[in-house]
Amino acid sequence: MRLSRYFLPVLKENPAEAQIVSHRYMLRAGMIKQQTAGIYSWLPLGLRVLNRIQTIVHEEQARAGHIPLLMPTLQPADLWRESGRYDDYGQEMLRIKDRQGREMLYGPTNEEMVTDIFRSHVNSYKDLPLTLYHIQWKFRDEMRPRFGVMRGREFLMKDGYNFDIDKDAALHAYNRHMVSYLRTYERMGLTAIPMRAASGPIGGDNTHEFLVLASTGESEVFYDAAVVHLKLGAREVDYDDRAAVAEVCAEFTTLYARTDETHDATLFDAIPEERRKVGRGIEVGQIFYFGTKYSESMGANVVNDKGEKVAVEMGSHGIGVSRLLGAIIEASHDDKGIIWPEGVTPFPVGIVNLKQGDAAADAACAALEKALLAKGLEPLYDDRDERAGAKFATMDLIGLPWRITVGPRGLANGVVELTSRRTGVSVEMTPEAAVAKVAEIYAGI
Ligand code: 5CA
Repeated sequence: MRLSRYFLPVLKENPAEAQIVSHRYMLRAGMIKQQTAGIYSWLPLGLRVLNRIQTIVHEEQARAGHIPLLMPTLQPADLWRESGRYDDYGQEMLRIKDRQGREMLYGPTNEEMVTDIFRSHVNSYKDLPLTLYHIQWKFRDEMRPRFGVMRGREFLMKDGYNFDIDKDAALHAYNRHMVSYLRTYERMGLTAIPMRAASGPIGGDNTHEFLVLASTGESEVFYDAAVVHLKLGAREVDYDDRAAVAEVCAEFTTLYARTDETHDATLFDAIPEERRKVGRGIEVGQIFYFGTKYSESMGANVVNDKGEKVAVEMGSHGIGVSRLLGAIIEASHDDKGIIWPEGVTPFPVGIVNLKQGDAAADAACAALEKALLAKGLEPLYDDRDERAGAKFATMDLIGLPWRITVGPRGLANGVVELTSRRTGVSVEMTPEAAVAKVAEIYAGI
């Protein structure tokens, strides 16, 4: 992509309405535009990151054996009357009437609708286990939408729903989600700690939230400092192996880590004092096991292997897809701008032409662009007729992890410069070596 032809409306000034760094940088980098309280347009650069995040979510859900579908944003009120949540959900639910006067709502979550799909098509244990999920826009009329995409009213969520024959199988689905989420967040360059939490309007008594530690987080958290160092890494987990999956979950949930809603001062005080930490966190996901709460009220039954009709066991599992952009920026930035982890960056690499119009520099940039594209790496090439300083400032703000700088002086010696956004370290090398290096960096991503 050539910057001269792109749509990247960067702002020079700090927007007054933005109180936290991620919101500030998302506005300044031309990623989002607020349309009204808690509702945003996703501008091209923001959309690229949103799409990257969705791709990672889909890939990890596929690995865990979960099946994508797509349910609508608008739902009929009657489904929610069956579960009893139409009245319970309160003012957070956006209620709408169509021209026939039928009551509708903009879905804040999809337990009822997916249960309706399930009961229409599945009635035997032979079709289980089944986990269906989608990535779809949600609406919650939050009392205080704030911090940009962090607490929106319209926001993008991955929500998945497991259907199992008994409690053991449903708890395995819960564990499978936990492990797949750990992988998902790690691929985005995040450490998200599963913490015992409260279930709120979704229900059930077994739930964990995934929190990214950040001083700007909305949740107060209490944890054992050792929990921060746990990593899933490259290990392969067989998602069908209940014991192996449970073992990983035990590893990540044994150390004390709780939100203020479930905090237990006695247990916390039992941790050695130097490891006792109180902080703040951004909730980027939550998993729930709630058994037959929806299947009983909505008549979602299956016949088990003894020929008996039983209510299907369920749980639901959410990732805050749009919130993740804010969380990643909170966790990865400096005073010049965003520093995208390679896994989610909008472009893998930027090309800065120090002397647009210089025949050698222009040709070298075009050749770099072509060579990178041939490796499946689409660069953002700053081909504008701008000062070098302005080009660097834009690249730093939008946070591409790697930059190739091309100028007549270097080219005279046959070299360009490859710079890491994170460390600021620049290395001179031939254009071919720069392409090879960038390709090598992204090979494992
Ligand atoms: N049905 C369940 C799981 S699928 C559910 O709705 N869970 S939730 O309420 O915990 O939401 C899932 C995730 O969506 C949260 O962990 C959070 O990361 C994100 N989320 C919730 N509310 C908002 C909001 N107002 N703005 C942005 N993201 C949000």
